[in-house]
Amino acid sequence: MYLEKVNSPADLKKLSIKELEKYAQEVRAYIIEVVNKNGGHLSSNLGAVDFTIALHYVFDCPKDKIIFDVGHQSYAHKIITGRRDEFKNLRMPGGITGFENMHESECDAFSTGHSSTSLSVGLGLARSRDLSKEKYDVISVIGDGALTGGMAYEALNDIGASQTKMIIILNDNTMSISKNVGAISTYLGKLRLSKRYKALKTTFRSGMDGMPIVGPSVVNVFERIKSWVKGQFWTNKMFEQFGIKYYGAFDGHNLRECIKMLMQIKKIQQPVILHLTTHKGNGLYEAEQNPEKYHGVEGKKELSKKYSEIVGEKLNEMIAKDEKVVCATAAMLSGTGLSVVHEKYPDRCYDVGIAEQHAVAMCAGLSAGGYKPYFAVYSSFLQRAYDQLLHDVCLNNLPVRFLIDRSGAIGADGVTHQGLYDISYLNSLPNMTVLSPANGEELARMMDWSLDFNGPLAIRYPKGYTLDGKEYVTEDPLRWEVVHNKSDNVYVLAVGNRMLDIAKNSLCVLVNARSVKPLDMYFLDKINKEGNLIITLEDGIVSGGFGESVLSALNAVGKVCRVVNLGFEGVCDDLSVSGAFDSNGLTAKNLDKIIQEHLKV
Ligand SMILES: Cc1ncc(C[n+]2csc(CCOP(=O)(O)OP(=O)(O)O)c2C)c(N)n1
Repeated sequence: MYLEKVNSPADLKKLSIKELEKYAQEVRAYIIEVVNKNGGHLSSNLGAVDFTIALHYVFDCPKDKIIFDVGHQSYAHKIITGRRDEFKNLRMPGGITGFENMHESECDAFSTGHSSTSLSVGLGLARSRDLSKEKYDVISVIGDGALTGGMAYEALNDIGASQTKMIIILNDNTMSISKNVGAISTYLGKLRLSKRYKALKTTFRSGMDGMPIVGPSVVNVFERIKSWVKGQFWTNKMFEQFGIKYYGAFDGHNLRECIKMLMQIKKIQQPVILHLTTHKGNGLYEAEQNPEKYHGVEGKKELSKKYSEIVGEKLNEMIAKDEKVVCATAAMLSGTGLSVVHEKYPDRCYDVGIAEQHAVAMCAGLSAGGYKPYFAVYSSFLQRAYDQLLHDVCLNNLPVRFLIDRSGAIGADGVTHQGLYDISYLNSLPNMTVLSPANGEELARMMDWSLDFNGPLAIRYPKGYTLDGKEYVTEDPLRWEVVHNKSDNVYVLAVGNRMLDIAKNSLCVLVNARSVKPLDMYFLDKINKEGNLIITLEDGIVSGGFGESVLSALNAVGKVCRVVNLGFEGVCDDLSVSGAFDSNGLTAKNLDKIIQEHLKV
């Protein structure tokens, strides 16, 4: 087994091409084995194994810096760079993370998780290298999906103008999570298929096949490629217009070809893009046939319904009923539950690419045009659209509805995907209303209610299953509701099903605080009495969160009760939801301790 022999990139460099090809197969098999057990990004990683091996064959980590965009395709990189054995604990508590992470290894040049950052970060690293007169290579690996994100073009604009030496690997598998969308995707398709280009590539291949990997003759290939590529004026237009040398498209699964190309472009003293075509799921039949299903694989399945399923069903129902309802996703059709809507109403459900900022402003436009837009988005990805939320939606008080999935602690996807900040950033937005349903039933009711709501509205719910089948009776989502009454003077205001679950057996008046903003002041006024303890529970950061707004609202009217805010502090890198709750005191045990202490006083 070569897998056991390679403990570092240096070991990899000792292998022949044939051996590297066998090693690639073993790495793929190992990834399949671990992801089947632990969950994770399967198809993206299977497609990235070959060129990742080529990268480590040609470059020297950690001296050279490789930034994997999103970082979800960096499993082979982790295995090659000394984390083979730890890889067994991928995404497990205490184990290694599912994305590139600079706190995990010196070979991870940067921490990633959100899309389309690698070109900007790469340029920053390359500029710092030049300023400090150091010598190393910077390689940004970006997918065709990530290339739909606007930030990538801001970076290309800067990279082209500055002519800073850096290498961009475009990993083009024609897929984002679902089929990639948009004009850029069509353009890449043309690059791949250009007849003129194909002819050139065949000539190039036949020239390359007989050559040794290293040796003086290879150096000349570079000049030959240059003149060939110069000849093909159409295919390289866009990137070359940015001032960036373009080479492609080459087969990202042909190790020999990848290695040779990388050796050549390494010598170029200006920014360069190497366009590689790959197959998502490469080497695993099921994943090749259905790359979307195998993009993210879940460890175990549960039985009850997911919040995202309710969103999809409800939107279909609402679109059928109301001709003004439309919805959008930023490349997350399946994750947000919108696949079923897109299938049924393709012209009322927009997949805009990995472009959350654009999605929010586009929805503001739809709203200004008299439509009722719903943007279904993950909590952590909406973060980057803060200005569009404020400038385009909230300052104009436009009724755009945000269906915010994956709010709260996220578990195995880790630190970059935590949905812990939404209450805090939404709280700061004028005119914004924020709701958090206690179960799927309540989410469906809130969606119905939202149809005629006349301002910006966010409904936030966690990843996964709706669990609690309890009927909550209050019809008005802006009012809180008592769930159980087991105390005279201790009130627990819980946001969302997971927080309600923590307090379900505690000796308190348990309140479903479904309206996070505005607060139910009628309810709060009633319980603001001397001797009362109010504990707020939220699946988010305390700073700027629900608890703090309860506290400041009570201060404003003359607070006489005691208030304790429970929630998250600082950075949360726990890879399990329960671990995250434990380390932040969000447990029944801690809650009961606080209640007991209060009762003793
Ligand atoms: C800002 C942001 N939005 C959404 C996502 C979710 N996401 C993770 S991977 C991915 C698709 C990336 O496609 P591509 O770059 O082509 O990589 P592939 O998986 O196809 O190799 C998406 C949308 C994200 N990570 N960041």
